[in-house]
Amino acid sequence: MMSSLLRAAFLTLALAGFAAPATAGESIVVSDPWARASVTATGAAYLTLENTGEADDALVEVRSDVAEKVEIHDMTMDGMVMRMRKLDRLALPAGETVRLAPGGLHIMLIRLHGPLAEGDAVPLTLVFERAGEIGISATVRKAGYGGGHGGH
Ligand SMILES: [Cu+2]
Repeated sequence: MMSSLLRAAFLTLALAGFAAPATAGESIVVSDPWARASVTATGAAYLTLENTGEADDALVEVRSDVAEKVEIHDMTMDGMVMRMRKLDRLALPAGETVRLAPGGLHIMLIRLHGPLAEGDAVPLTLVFERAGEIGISATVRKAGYGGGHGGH
């Protein structure tokens, strides 16, 4: 009697543990996605990523139909010169929030197929190492919102 109860409990735990990676897609919370209005060939998108899961994850790719190429960039000041660096992987440690915002991390939209006007929706597919693909839509806001962004 007792042993079968223990066995059931053990099985439940084992199954719960086994199922965890399969639900990893729900452990990334994407909030406040927006893109900068742009009349040039280059655009930028920003958002906040929260890893609510137990395991570390990483953003490894971003895709979008609005531009020829999409890259994950970081921006740093090298003396008085603003430098952008392409990241192959943006680490999202378990339990942490990573914010992409003007002046720092951003999603670079290279060779836009057309201008991004205020109010437009920019579809983005975020690809995570563990959580897989998450499709979102970034709303275009006026250029100048939240500070400047150096061009390429
Ligand atoms: Cu950039």
